[in-house]
Amino acid sequence: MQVNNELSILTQQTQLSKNLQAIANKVMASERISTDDALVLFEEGEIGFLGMLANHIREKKHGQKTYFNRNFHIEPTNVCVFSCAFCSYSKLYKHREDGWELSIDQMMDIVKKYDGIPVTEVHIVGGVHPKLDLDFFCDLLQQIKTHRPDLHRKGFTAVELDYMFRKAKLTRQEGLQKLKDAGLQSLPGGGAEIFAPNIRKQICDDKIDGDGWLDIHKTAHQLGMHTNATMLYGHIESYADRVDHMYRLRMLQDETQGFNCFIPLKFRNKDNDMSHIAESSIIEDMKLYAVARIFMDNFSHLKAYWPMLGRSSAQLMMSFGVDDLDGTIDDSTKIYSMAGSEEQNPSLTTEQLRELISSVGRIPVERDTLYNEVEN
Ligand code: V47
Ligand code: SF4
Repeated sequence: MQVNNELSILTQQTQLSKNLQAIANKVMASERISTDDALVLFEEGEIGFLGMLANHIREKKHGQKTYFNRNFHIEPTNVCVFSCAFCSYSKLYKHREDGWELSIDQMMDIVKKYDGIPVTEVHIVGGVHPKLDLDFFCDLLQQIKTHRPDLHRKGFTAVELDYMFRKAKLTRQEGLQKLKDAGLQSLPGGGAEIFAPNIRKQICDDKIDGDGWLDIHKTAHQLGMHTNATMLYGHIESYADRVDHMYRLRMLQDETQGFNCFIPLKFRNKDNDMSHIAESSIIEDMKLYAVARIFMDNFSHLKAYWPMLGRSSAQLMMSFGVDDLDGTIDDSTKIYSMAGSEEQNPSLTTEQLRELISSVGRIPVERDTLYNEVEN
């Protein structure tokens, strides 16, 4: 096998430590690596070595395929009762006149804009507005389902859901069942940030904790819904915090198999209360994606969310474990452009996205939310 040859050449050239050699052997034998191994990879792994292992796994799982989907976002509001230090997007409820708040009719107008256009998914996510409650969102979901039944409805982070359910005095199971009955089909991965309590306390103290986030996703999985998982990296967290976060996700995935994909989200530092923290380098980004691909063996897909990472970094990450670039999103996605992503107008046509993928030697494949291939 070519990668074995490459590995032995690399081993001779770089004199891998005993630890790194042992990890490489595990990966080549398709064995799971431990949390200690993941830490060693972060601390000692050269970028070429990490890339080769991650790419080996990625090609074993997906060959040259890189997935994308056709979706659009609805952001019902940027008014939020919480005050995450990294957030450049929300307007606190007391300054709500500076924010936006869409009515159901306005959101249905967005849905109708895509009539006749072959999108497969609507992604609904926003701030936590105290007046937009569970019944409001059930009404929205029902209207979307009635108008366009085939459009997959993915929506609401665990943070939004936790607030909605507590206000409605429902358990997580009851609340999720109600949304499911109204038409919700899967959950996005936002709100996970970093699970470690000491970091969470410093960056998003007032919202749902890590255990709560995991419990909402577990409950959704038990109700037959798929969900995504994220990790906000590159701020004040340590390598050990990253490994702890990924380990907790890997354990839940062992239990439920309910996660579709893992999406690392690179911290952006414009116009927020953490602007004094430098953004991670591209080398650190490559390392993070590669270690995630190597460690999270029970996640089928690793997604680089290109509006956040930028187009050329997303292309690079396809050699560091990534097999999915998310979608052709229109300019309604504001969370990253407001936080300083180089993608100030995050919109690509399907042809441009295909070209982005094929120009680095991969095969673009359109998927739906559940990774079924879409026939064109
Ligand atoms: O939870 C907020 C992140 C997330 C910043 O599931 C920031 O398909 C970087 O989760 N720098 C929400 N990140 C978005 C999200 C998402 C995005 C795309 C696809 C999916 C999916 C989910 O955005 C938040 C937070 O982690 N975020 N501010 C920032 N300054
Ligand atoms: Fe609100 Fe989400 Fe921003 Fe936190 S990240 S302040 S929960 S919109």
